[in-house]
Formats: sequence, structure tokens, C-alpha cells
Amino acid sequence: MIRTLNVGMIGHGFMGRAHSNAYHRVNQFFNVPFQPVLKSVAGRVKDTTEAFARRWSWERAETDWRRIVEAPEVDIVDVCSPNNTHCEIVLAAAAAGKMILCEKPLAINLDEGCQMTAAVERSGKANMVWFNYRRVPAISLAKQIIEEGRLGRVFHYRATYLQDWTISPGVPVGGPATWRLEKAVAGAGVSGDLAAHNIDTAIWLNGPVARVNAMTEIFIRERFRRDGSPARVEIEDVCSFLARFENGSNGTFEATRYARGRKNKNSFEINGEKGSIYFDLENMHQLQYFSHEDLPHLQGWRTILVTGVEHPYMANWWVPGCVTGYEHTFVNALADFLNCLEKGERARPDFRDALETQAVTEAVLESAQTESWITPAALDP
Ligand code: SOE
Repeated sequence: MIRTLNVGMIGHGFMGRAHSNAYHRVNQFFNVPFQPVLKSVAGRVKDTTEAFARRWSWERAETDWRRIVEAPEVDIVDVCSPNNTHCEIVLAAAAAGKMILCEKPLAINLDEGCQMTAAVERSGKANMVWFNYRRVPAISLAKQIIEEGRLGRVFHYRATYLQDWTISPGVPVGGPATWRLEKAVAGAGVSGDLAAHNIDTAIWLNGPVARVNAMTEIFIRERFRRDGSPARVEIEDVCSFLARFENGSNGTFEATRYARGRKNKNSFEINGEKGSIYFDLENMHQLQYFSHEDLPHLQGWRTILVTGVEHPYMANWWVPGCVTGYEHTFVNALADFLNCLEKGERARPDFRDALETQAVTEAVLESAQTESWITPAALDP
């Protein structure tokens, strides 16, 4: 019998829409043992929160997130408010014994991430962080190809996350979406926002990062707030780093919001002894694969159209050849969470996984500052 789970969501921006869509869709496309009920959504401004609640069929709109955390009927607290609010909300939700889903990056720094992880682990309740790209079918297929041993020993991991939306000096600091440019709210710039996605995927596909050597830059240091007052930019616009993985492979990573023409180019290439794979989010239904084990005269990069019933998640969607997109990754993630909940398994990436990513992000920033190789902080078990 399908059981209901009451969800209270805090924040209703871009991610609030992605998550709401997932709550509505998951039971239509996946046979999962639970049905999320969209109980209440919280936002700071009454009118816009109520309008959001109406549009996405949330039963209630709140202007104080504490009412969600304290509501006895809420089973899951979903945190998709700006980064600097994550810690306080998560600590309160964990103390109230709620299951917690949290947007990435986990925290504004490693110290807060450690407190949050300790709190959810103490509570013993299920938790997950929405690093949604693991649930792109083509990236899950890459994981399968690696686990099947088709790449062999890995030599290189090469990742980029390229966007171009902050090139204009007219982009303000603070407010909807552009809070990402405000250090006190975002914590970090592209390292926490974009490279964190690459790091999460890299750790998943290629194992732990042993050390990093990074450089960062702020290209536009003076901007304006929405009210016209001047604002000094303190978050990094670009971050590039070298990484050594524990498995002995070398990595290069580049994340920027200054790559003119690149809108959301989250890509990686992995080169192994027996083969290589390449993925680019701007063609997210495809995975490129080269096998050195093919007959020599047939060797070449092949493009796998990841839409078949044999591909991860795709049996739940449309018929072969019909592609899925960005929003489906959140539905896939939620389906995994609900299935893991039933089985009593960790839904990955959970807070502990995201903390590992946070430690690498922090090492990247420290490395850029000190111009030296940095080993990510060892995390308490
Ligand atoms: C930044 O522009 C952003 O919205 C990120 O915050 C998301 O995590 C990313 O997936 C899309 O780009």
C-alpha cells in the first residue's frame, strides 16, 4: 500500500519549482512506495509565496519557515532557500526529527556543513542533497560503464562547468537568483555553485580527491545592488584547479560564469586504459564512448542515445528516442530517495557525501588563496 509523506518546502525560487514538479510527477512515472503530499511552502514575501503555492498546488503558504519545521504533520523538510539559511534550518529540522532534503551546496562553509551533517546523523532520519546531475540518465550510464570495468585504469578526469550570465557589469548583487553574487549569502562563487556539481560527479565516478591546486579570479569587482547602491564583489567568478585523485588519476576542473556563449556546459571526459567517455549537459541525452576493445578497424567515438528502456531511469519515461531533460533529474532523484527510504538504505548523495564535496570546495578556495597544493580536510567518521 502506498503511504503518504507530508512535505514542507522552504524557498520557492528556481529550485522550488524543480522540486515541486518532482513531487507532483514522481508517482505518475515511478512505482514508489510513498506519495509526497505538498503540505506547505515557506517564503519571505506573503504575496509571492501564496501565488507560488497556488500555482504549484501547495496546501499552505507560510512566511516563517519555523512553522514548517515545527508542524507535527510535516515528515520531510525540503530546504531550497539561499545557502546562508541552510544551516539554521537544517539544525532545527534535525532537532525536530524531520527527514531532510537539502539543495546544494550543502553549506556556506565546511564548518557549517560539519554541524549540519552531525545533526542529521544524530537524528538518524533519512537525508539527501539535491546534486541532481547524478540522476541524468547518461551520467548514471557513465557510472555503469565504469563499474563494468570498461574504462580500466583511469588516467585523466577533465571537467568543466561553463556559464556566461554574469559578464555584464549591470548584473546586480543580491536579490532573486543574483544572491549568488553576494558572499554573505552564497558563501562561495562558482566553486560552491558550479564546481561543486563537477566535484560531486567526479567523486561518484572516480573516487575521492587527494589534493588540489587552484586559481580563482574576480573579473568585475564593483557592481551595484538592486537599489543602485555600490557593492563590492567578493565571490570568485572563475575557478580552475588541478586535482590528484586517490586512484592515481589526474584531474582538471574549470568553472566560470564568464564563458561567453556557454549557458550550462557541465561536461566531463574520462580517459582510461581501455576506453573513454565524454558527457556534456547541453546534449544531456547523449553519452560519447570510445572503446579500445572494439576491432581496430571499427574503433571510433560512438554516440549513445540514452533513451532506451535498458538505460538508467528511462524505462519510467517515454518510448525510446524521446528525450528527457533537466526537470526529470529531480524526479529521478526523488524516486531514488523514496525507494531507499523503503529499503532503509542511504539515498546518495546524502549529507555525508555532500560534506566530502564541501571539503574539496573549501580546499580549492584555500589553495587559490595560498597558491599551494591543499589536501581536503579529513572528516570525522
Ligand atoms: C547557477 O546559474 C545554477 O542555477 C546553479 O545554481 C544550479 O545548481 C545549476 O544546475 C544551474 O545553474
